[in-house]
Amino acid sequence: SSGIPPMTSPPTGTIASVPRRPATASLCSAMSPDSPQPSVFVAGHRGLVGSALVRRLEREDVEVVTATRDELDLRHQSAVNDWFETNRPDQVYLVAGTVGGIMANSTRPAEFIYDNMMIHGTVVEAARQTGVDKLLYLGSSCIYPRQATQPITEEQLLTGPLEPTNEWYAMAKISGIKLCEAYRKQYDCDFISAMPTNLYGPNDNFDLTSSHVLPALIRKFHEARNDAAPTVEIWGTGSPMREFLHVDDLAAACVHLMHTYSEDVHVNVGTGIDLSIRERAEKVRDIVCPHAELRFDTSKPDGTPRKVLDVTKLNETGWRPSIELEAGIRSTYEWFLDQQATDLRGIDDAQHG
Ligand code: GFB
Repeated sequence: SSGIPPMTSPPTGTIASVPRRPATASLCSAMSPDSPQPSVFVAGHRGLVGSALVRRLEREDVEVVTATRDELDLRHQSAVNDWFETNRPDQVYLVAGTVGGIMANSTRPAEFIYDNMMIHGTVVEAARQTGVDKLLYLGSSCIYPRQATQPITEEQLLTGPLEPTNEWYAMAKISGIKLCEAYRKQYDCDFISAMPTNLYGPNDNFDLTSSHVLPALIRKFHEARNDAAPTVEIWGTGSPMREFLHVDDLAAACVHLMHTYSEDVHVNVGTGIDLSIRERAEKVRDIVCPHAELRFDTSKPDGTPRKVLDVTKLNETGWRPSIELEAGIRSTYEWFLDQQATDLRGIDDAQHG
């Protein structure tokens, strides 16, 4: 793609980390006088998923409302109740949470279980109290048993032990699904849940200690390209199988489910196609730094051997993903390069200003 500079003129400088950019919440202009726009709260709008949802909702006839972490700590029930009383959203996309890759999940189990349980507890309860019309809760494919039959159907939830590297996060996410189900049963709330596979795209976390594998690979190969390094280190054996979905596809699926789905059972969101981490690393290598060799660090964990989702239920609702993996990796790398250029310009401006 034209956005990626050739190897002969690599961008100069490296970055310590790529900060997340706040997504700008916008008010859609095409308001009909007869039907006021629904107000839609995207909880977690600065993250990978929330920022993609805000971009996607700009195309809908809705008013998007957001709150930064400084404005509203979603772990505190009374603050969340006050915010809902004041803002009265009609719909909620509950995509906020403490998230991270295999290492962050293993080393910060308390944060992963506490933050996520509190966030969904407060938001779901405030949504009930203020009569929210519809809420979509976002889980994760790690909710399923480590030894689940592949591809994984929704019915396999709670049929076996979890993968130890992310059981704390998985427990929180399972309780979130059950929370929505319970509110549907007891209070007749129209709260639904979607379970995405591994995600990637713009506004991801590229910090090597806490990120997921895809942004880590983009950054590692980019740095190898800048430094003309012959090898890139890949964690684990390279044999685990993973399925990846571009976050813009996930955002489109969430909006689709918000409009079309109203049942107890959560819905898997993915492509139904997986590749090994080795194959994935080779794809990123071919795009970013074709001459680098892969070196596997088997002292690092592999995590679950395979977790490809059965997406029959989603397909039956009439939705399919449209972003092909190679194009998605390319555009995410272009975003990463733009981000880096912006950061470098920011440093120059500060130095010369
Ligand atoms: O994306 P990831 O961190 O999480 O790792 P999970 C996926 C696979 O990529 C593992 C390997 O086998 C890693 O060992 N890998 C190779 C790397 N190189 C790297 C690297 O540089 N960084 C990272 N991070 N991995 C997560 C869960 O599991 O999946 C979350 O921990 C969430 O809770 C998410 O559910 C969807 O796919 O193993």
